[in-house]
Amino acid sequence: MDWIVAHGDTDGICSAAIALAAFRGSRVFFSHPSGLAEDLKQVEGNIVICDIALPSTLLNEVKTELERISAGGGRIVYIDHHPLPRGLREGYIPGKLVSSTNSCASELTYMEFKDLVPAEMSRVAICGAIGDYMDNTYEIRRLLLNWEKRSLYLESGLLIQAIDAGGRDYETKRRMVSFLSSNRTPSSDEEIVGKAVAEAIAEEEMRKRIKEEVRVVGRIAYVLDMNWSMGKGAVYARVYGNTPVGIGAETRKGRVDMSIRSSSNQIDLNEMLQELAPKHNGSGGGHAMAAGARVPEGKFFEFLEDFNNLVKESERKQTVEY
Ligand SMILES: [Mn+2]
Repeated sequence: MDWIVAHGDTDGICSAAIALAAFRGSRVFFSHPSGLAEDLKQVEGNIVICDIALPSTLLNEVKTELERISAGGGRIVYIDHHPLPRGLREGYIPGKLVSSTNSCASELTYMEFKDLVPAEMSRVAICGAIGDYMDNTYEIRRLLLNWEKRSLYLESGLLIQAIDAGGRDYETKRRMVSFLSSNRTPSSDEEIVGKAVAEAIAEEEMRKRIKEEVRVVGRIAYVLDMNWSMGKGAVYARVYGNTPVGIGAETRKGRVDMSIRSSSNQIDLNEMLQELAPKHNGSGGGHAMAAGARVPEGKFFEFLEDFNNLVKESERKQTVEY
C-alpha cells in the first residue's frame, strides 16, 4: 500500500493531489506536526509526506516511525517548506527530504514529481502556492505563464474559500484531493462552488465585524472567539487594527489557539513564537510571516504583552540599522 500524508490546508491538499497524480491508488491521509508520529504508526509501504513541519519536540518519535517504514522496504519522500528543527543533520531521518523555506509545498511537490504527472498539474501547484501566499516565486511565476492567470485565480479562490468553509471535514478534503489529481477544476464541482460562494458572503460580514471588534495591544491587533477562520481573522485584524501583526484567536479546551499573520518581512514570527510560546507553557511556530501558537487560556494576555514587546524590539532594531 502506498500512502500520502499531508497537511489539511490548501497547500497540503494541492500537494497531496499532485502526489496522487504521480502515485495513483495511494491512500490519502491528513495530519499535522504534533500528530504525525502517532499517525505514521498505521503506515506501511511507500509514503510521501507533504507540508507537515518536522516537529522539534516529537522529532525522535517521527524518526522512529520513519525508520520502521524504511526497514520494511517503504520508500519515503518528505516534502516540506517549514523551517527545519534547529540542528537537524542531513540524513537524520531516513528517505529523501525535499526542503526549502522559499517555496510552498505544492511547488516543491510538483517539481519533485513533474516527470510523473500531466503538465496540467502545474495549475494545482499554482493554487497551492496562492493558498500559502507563496505565488511570487520564480517557478510559480514561470508556470503561470502557461495559464490564463485571471481565470486560474478564480479557480484557486473557489478552492481556498471552500477549504476554509470546510473546517476539519477530512472526507471532503480527501474528495478534493482525488478530484484535483484527476485534473478537474474547482468551478466544475457544485459542492465546492456552493461552499465557496457561501464562505465569500460570510467573509464580507466577518470583515465588517472585525473592523468593529478588533482589539489592539501596542503593535499587535487581535480578535478572539469570532467562530470563523482564524487565518483570515488574523489578516483582517492586522488591517483594521493598523498594526504589523494580526492574530485570530479561539478558546478551545482551556487553551487559546492562534493564527498569526504579519505584513512585514522584517518580523520573523516563527523565530519569535518558538522562543516565546514555551515561556507561557505553550507552543508555536510556522513561517516567518504566517504562523500559529497555542497557550493556556489564563496566559493569553501575558503572552500578548510579551509578544508585543518582541515586535516593538524588532521594529526598533530596524530603525537603528537604517
Ligand atoms: Mn504550506
